[in-house]
Amino acid sequence: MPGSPGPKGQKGDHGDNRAIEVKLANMEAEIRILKSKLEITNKLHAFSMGKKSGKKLFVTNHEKMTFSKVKALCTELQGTVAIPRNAEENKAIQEVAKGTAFLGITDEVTEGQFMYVTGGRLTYSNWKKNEPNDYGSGEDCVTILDNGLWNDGSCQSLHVAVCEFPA
Ligand code: MAN
Ligand code: CA
Ligand code: CA
Repeated sequence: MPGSPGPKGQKGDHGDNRAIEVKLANMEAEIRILKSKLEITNKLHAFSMGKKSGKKLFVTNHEKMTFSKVKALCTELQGTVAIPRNAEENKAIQEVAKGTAFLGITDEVTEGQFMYVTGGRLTYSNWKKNEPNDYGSGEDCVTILDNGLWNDGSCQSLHVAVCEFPA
């Protein structure tokens, strides 16, 4: 049988800790450099995307897809489906899309009650004459046409994906 454990040894010197502290200081310096480089890279990216100070950024890859695919894509990019809150934003989306695009607005919860995908009732709209009409078997998604006017259409139709990113 082994005997009882011996007494606790003396406290070790600080050699190992010092080596770790030097490594930590070097890593912190490297992180500071990387952060400042990332800041410059992010500014260049925003500039190249046409980002204006205080304005939302609307971005498309010009791909046409169903509404649920647009939502998934924009979410993956940490954005949301484009929503025009005023005439200026409506024009910006119209110009980015260059074709019929889905907006982040549906009446899929309650027919006739259009809501933002981010929550809340509509506060701005730009419906084409006689729209929304919930045509045929039902139209619960909202599209912006190439002339900037809105139509309710099928969520299963393929339209340009436009995402928005905060101002
Ligand atoms: C026409 C109109 C619209 C409708 C589409 C469906 O353009 O009736 O309201 O959404 O057809 O294709
Ligand atoms: Ca509808
Ligand atoms: Ca319609």
